[in-house]
Amino acid sequence: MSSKRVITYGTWDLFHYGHYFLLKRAKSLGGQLYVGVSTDAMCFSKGKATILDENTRRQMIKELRFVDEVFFEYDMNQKVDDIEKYGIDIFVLGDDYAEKFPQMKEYAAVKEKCDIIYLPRTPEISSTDLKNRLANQMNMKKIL
Ligand code: C2G
Repeated sequence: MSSKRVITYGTWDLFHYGHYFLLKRAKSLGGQLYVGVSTDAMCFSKGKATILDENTRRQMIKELRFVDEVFFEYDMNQKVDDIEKYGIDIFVLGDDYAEKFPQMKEYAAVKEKCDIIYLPRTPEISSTDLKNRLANQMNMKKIL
């Protein structure tokens, strides 16, 4: 098994197979997988409302057999500290970040410390879509 350490981040709200495949592929890039879970406060500051609270979201990630370490992401700017703390070799994000991340202020510092890999998102599934689908079904039930 590769001794490389891989890190990735997310909100992981209403955990679904898109999240699962992202984490599985991230794990296959190295030997140890470290996963950040955005806190409720961080989501709130980004204008993102979650259905599941931070402890539930963290617990679900922690239970996954192929995840080695889980920690909270309190702030978008903690990435370099995390990379140093855990001795990370590969930094992974979904390819929705491929254009966004290079614009973000921590990008240069992360790039200096480790490889950055963007993995293709799994199509046709997202937490937002699940919330919308549920809301639509609830509305239809009310009408029936
Ligand atoms: N993802 C995916 N396929 C999907 C949905 C999500 O591959 N169909 C990936 C995203 O690209 C991301 C990860 O799963 O890499 C987690 O997704 P979110 O929970 O939506 O993460 P986000 O809220 O964007 O938080 O500092 C970075 C942030 O913490 C990322």
